[in-house]
Amino acid sequence: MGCLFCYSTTCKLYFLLYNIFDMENLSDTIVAISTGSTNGAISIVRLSGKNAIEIADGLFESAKHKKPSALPARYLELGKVKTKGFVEQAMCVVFRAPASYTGEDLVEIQCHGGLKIAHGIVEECISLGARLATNGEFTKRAFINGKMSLASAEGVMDIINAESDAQVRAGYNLLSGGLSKIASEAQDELTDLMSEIEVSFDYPEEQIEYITKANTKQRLKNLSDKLQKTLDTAGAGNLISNGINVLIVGKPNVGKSSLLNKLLDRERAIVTDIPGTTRDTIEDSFSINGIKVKIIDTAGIHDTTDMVEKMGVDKAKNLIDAADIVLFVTDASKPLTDEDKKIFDLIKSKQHIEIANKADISHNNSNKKAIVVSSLTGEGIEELKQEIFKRFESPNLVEGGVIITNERHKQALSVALENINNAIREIDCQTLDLISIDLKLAYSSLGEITGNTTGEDIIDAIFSKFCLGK
Ligand SMILES: Nc1nc2c(ncn2[C@@H]2O[C@H](COP(=O)(O)OP(=O)(O)OP(=O)(O)O)[C@@H](O)[C@H]2O)c(=O)[nH]1
Ligand SMILES: [Mg+2]
Repeated sequence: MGCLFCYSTTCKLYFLLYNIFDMENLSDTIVAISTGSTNGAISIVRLSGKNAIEIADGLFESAKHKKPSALPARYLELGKVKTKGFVEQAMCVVFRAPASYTGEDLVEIQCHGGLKIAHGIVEECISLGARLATNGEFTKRAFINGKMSLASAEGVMDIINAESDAQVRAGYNLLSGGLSKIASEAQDELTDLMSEIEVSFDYPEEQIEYITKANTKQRLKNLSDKLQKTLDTAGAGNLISNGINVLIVGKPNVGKSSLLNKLLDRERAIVTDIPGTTRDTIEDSFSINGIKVKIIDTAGIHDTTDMVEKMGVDKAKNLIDAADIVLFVTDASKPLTDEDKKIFDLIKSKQHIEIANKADISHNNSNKKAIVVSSLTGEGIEELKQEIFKRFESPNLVEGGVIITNERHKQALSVALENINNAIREIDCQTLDLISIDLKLAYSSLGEITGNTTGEDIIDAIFSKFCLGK
């Protein structure tokens, strides 16, 4: 019975075991440069661990001759940092455990942004007893010390690696605990249900009315609906993480590369009036309403005997399958030809937008369904961008809130949901003890998001993807 009742404590126990397992590493004081790896205006060296303040005492002194151990927490102090090689003006801020990013004593030294200076400070800290942090070790400690859930830690990484506004927004939501809250509330509800089932086993003779199958079923249905709603955001999340893959195709000289340049708002591709100018694919990205768009310009598709050009044309044809949407470009100033029609046949089964370019010359011949643009004047380009966005727009993209952007979270939610749905299906014909096995599995799967049931190898793999100093 204990194991069914102790879920909230299992979580704490897990942390305890994890701490014991990792005790040696956790007792180290770690140091790393937390800013970028090039020269800049300032660099920040971060120290965390039980000796962080003592080590900082060995190299920093404030303008009023105070060592970090005598400084108030969370105040930035101007002073000097002294290493074996140099003395430098620097700022220092002390965070005392547990009120720090890692939950440990933590010191940040802000120095001038030369890498030589920052490396010198790190080396000095190491000579005073610190060890160089591994990738993501500060955030890993924050997780182990209960400062954030695993999903929140992954949010930190998503924000750092974000390439679009939408990725920053989704990462911030993850960091702020939006998804962890849903997962841990679901775990709490499962814990309650399992506990009640357990009570009904232990005291059947008292006919405790704690639980009825109908009541359990309804509560599981509510839980299932909530998790399903969250899982449904994964489509929008995939778009945020991976962006929209757009492919530009058309016959030679219709203005594909000019369109690419206009969409990117810079001269990325060579444009000439010679058909066959683009021979290989050209890839770049831009964003529409904060969503990343990966775009590929291709060689004009036509029958050619030129070996190099033919390879480009074949490559263009192969890329059609992988695209989320194809921009089929024609020349609005000229009648459509058989070549245009043949290319259209290649892409018509894909999601596509027909574009009549060179509208500044004339567009009397253009297809009525096409969006009329001029890559020369910019006419119709904004309309085209919004049309691309519209094809992928979903309420989740617009409303914000919790969005599943991470495949691991999607998997964990799907498995939890599957087990809950199994329980709902089986509840009328199975005994409640069997149902609680499904609930236990669902609980465990949700723990992959909060981190309270995640295996050490997975945790290591997640944090190894972080950068040094984070
Ligand atoms: N007037 C006008 N000219 C355009 C427009 N778009 C492209 N052109 C011209 O058309 C010619 C061909 O443009 P590109 O962008 O190189 O055409 P492309 O489809 O990439 O051609 P290939 O790479 O050979 O397949 C160039 O002379 C461009 O300046 C447009 O909107 N209006
Ligand atoms: Mg081109």
